[in-house]
Amino acid sequence: MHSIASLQDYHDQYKKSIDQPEAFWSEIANEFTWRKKWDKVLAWDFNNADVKWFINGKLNITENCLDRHLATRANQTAIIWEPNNPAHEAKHITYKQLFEEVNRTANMLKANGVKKGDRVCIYLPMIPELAYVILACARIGAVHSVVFAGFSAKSVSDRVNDAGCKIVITSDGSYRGDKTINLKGIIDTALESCPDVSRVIVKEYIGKGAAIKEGRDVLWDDEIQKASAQCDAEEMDAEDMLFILYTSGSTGRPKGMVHTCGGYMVYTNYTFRTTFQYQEGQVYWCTADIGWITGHSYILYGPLSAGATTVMFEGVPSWPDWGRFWQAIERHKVNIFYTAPTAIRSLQQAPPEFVKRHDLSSLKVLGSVGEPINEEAWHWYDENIGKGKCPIIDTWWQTETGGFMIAPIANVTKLKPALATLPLPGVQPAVMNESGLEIQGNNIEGRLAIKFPWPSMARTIYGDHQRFKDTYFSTFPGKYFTGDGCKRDDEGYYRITGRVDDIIIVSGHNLGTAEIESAIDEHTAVCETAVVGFPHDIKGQGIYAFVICYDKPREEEKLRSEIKEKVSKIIGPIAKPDKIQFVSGLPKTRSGKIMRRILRKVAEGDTSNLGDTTTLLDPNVVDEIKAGAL
Ligand code: 6R9
Repeated sequence: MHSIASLQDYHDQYKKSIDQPEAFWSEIANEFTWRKKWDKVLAWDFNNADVKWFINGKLNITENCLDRHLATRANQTAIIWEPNNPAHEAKHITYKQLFEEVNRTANMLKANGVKKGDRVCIYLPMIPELAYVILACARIGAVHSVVFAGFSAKSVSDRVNDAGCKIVITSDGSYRGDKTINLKGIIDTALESCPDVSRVIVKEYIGKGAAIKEGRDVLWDDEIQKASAQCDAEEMDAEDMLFILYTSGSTGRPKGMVHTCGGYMVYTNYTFRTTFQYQEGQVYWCTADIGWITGHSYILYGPLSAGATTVMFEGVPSWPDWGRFWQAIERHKVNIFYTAPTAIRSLQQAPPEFVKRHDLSSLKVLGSVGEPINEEAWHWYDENIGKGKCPIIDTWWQTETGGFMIAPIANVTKLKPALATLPLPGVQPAVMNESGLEIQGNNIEGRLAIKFPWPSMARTIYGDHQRFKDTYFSTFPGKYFTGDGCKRDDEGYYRITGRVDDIIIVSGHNLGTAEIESAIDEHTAVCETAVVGFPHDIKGQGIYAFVICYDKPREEEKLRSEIKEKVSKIIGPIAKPDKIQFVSGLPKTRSGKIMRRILRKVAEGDTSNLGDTTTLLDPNVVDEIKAGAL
């Protein structure tokens, strides 16, 4: 098996991946089960945003995640499911059991009319059925489109319609700490605007007696009983769609990123094994929700294709108390723990006893993802959780990249606090200046682009290749533009500095400012809105909204809570603004563009130097905004 054991190995393999990319990736791809090998490794044209890997290769990713492990690890635990309530028992699902459950679920989908190529919307909490149905889709060649179960009805219906889903898989509800959430109610509302959905499969999870719409809804527990535990895997082309996953865009509409079977499998497996240096028998826990790319790639596909034991956690870090993560690490003797800076920062604020009362000695490797990790959080994580002996693997990547791009390799790469360090083999970063030229050398800062394809990159935006091209391949022609800024230090190490576009990252979740603005504008009192991010101690970034109302609001607090409620309904609770400032005008240029630079400064509380405001249509609004800053 391809591995990297030393810094020299890393440099050798990195060099090979650049000099002979096709040879490099075909050696790794050869380690998998293919029905038929590829004719050609790679064809690409970044000017047209066209990329294909392992051309004419045939496979099924579930044969690689399940079938091929049965001979050697049938009775090994594939998934440890840790429930929301720690008083309840965890579930250990072996590879054989997972194989059978996935087969059965696949047959259930078929019996409900799902065919190869159909898009299936999945709106489920972090319960084992979520893993079963994702893999079941992959087994029969259906395209899963998982929608994070914290999204609102409106977000669900937009995504269902955009992907043309005819079937939705959901549950009656979910637990979140001491709360329950009525997921089926959200689906019922969502589907009022989805005329093409003709079937809903409902897992009764929190109780019995979910509201059932005759003719459309069926119960998972009834359907699964009719299904056999043997379902042949569909033969898929390497470039067939595996899934769609939505991510926020700079305009209001979310983008359905399309990932394909072959390259995604090879890359998520390789990066999982290499970066964390996963060893046979280790227990690995990624705390993300499977509704995000991190869960897709690094709870399910990467670890399962590698034959790992992966933890799936239903709960939240703060309930029943702030020791919840540490308790679960102790309970399952977790060796590799992968979480987000926002979680680390909130755990850091809890009394130290919550950490101290648990035995964390099983930990060998820590990981971080979702946003830049600040140095203070990095050190706290290192000292208190890793006890100074676990490397922190800060993984920079995106929904669009499918897998890790810039990250240290555990116990191989020298670490620097808060730096994502070096590109993984196959990844060719370029730092660009504002005039679109690549900046050479070290000790530089600019915008991060990638100049060569890697196997797990998204192939398109579902139904809108032009938007894919415009968003990612037009800023720097011939290169993939990430939307992030970065610095490259004197040793060639990368520090990601954050988004340079209109995306803000709140507790690790990407949100488009345009999306939040249009949600706020839905309130009948609101005339116009501008939203920017501001530094937030726990969430990384908070949401600051500047709102113009038709009439000067009489009860500001009441209106604020109505606006928050509106956003929560339209997008989801994660998008609620932290601060809402009512203003009479916005700083606009003569061409009508809002100068967000100024609003960002105000939101950051730094109004000493607002830069050039002479191009503004009405410079006076700036004084009013400054005076009313929250
Ligand atoms: C995997 C994931 C992607 C954006 C990305 C960047 C930010 C993610 C990061 C990081 C600095 C890291 N980001 N990981 N920034 N250091 N280790 O989070 O995907 O939800 O699509 O977000 O998140 O800004 O462009 P996604």
